[in-house]
Amino acid sequence: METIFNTQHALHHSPGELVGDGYVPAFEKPERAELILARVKEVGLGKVSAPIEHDLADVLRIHDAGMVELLRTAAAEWAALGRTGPIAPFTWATRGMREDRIPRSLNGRLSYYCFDAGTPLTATSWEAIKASADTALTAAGRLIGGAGSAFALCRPPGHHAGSDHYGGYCFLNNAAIAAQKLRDNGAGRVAILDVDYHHGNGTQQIFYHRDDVLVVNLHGDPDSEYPFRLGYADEPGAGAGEGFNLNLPLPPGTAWAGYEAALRQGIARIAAFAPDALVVSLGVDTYKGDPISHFKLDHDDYLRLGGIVKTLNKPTLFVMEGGYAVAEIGINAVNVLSGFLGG
Ligand code: Q9C
Ligand code: ZN
Repeated sequence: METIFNTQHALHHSPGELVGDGYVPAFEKPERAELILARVKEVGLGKVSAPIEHDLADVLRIHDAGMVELLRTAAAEWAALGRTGPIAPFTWATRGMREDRIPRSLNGRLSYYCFDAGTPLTATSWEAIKASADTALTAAGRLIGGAGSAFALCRPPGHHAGSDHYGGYCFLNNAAIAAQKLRDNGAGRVAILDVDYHHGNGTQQIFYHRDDVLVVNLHGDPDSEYPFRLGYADEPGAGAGEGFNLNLPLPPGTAWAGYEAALRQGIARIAAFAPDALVVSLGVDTYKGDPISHFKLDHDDYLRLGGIVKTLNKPTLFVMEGGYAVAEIGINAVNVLSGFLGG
């Protein structure tokens, strides 16, 4: 399986985030991608290639132009104001506020588009963000060219980014951008299977009203887990998209037995949909040792997970999302790919 890897990912290095212990070093850090790449090489997964730069039009198929412009230019505007710290909003969108008015100021636009305190931009983040989307697009291009599978080693991740909002360490929704690219190049139906520990709220929102992209999500119950406000079982899709979103929230402590049952349910739904291609939002923060998550998957479970995905027998694009047990992230992520290839 070919891996697409963007060396520019390191240009995004979040200075930290607010958790229960105060402002702590960011969990989503550059070593994550480097260690996955090292494991890809160690097991001889296949060729590693750089992404091809794509036109911003591919991003704008999914994302609001105002948000993309903010991500692209916020650093320059922040610097022009004489500020040197992380670029983050002061308020967030919530009930009781106006939704119809986009403020013109930088602070105002950050508050309009960003939805949490854990996703600051820095001076060089945009280059990494764009390269991450290009990584997914380049890997999608391999499937379009006839490859049976490809691995987009994206960083920063993407599944929390919606059409016009970003957060959860995510800025652009790499998996959604890739899925749309596949749709625009011959795939009539695309399924997205999101196995990251956190609900892929952005991916759900983007495709919620569509019946050409099925979204299946397995994740920690949002009643107690980030992102809290989406990802419940009673979100089936709407309008033309009704029946084309499936959420499978699972309780804290879920280990392989409970996980496998839900995974097989999701796989059955995807098989019934009969997609022309599959995109897997691959998060390995379901690992038992993950510092911010509460599932109990172990190394070998990821081999099993990959093998079960393979039973669908579809052209499959793996897009890297979360996973914060950094020392084990390479083994866990690449085990999914090895399990797929061996399954
Ligand atoms: N104490 C992804 O896995 N913060 N995003 C959680 C930690 C946000 C996760 C709080 C988690 C976002 C791509
Ligand atoms: Zn996650």
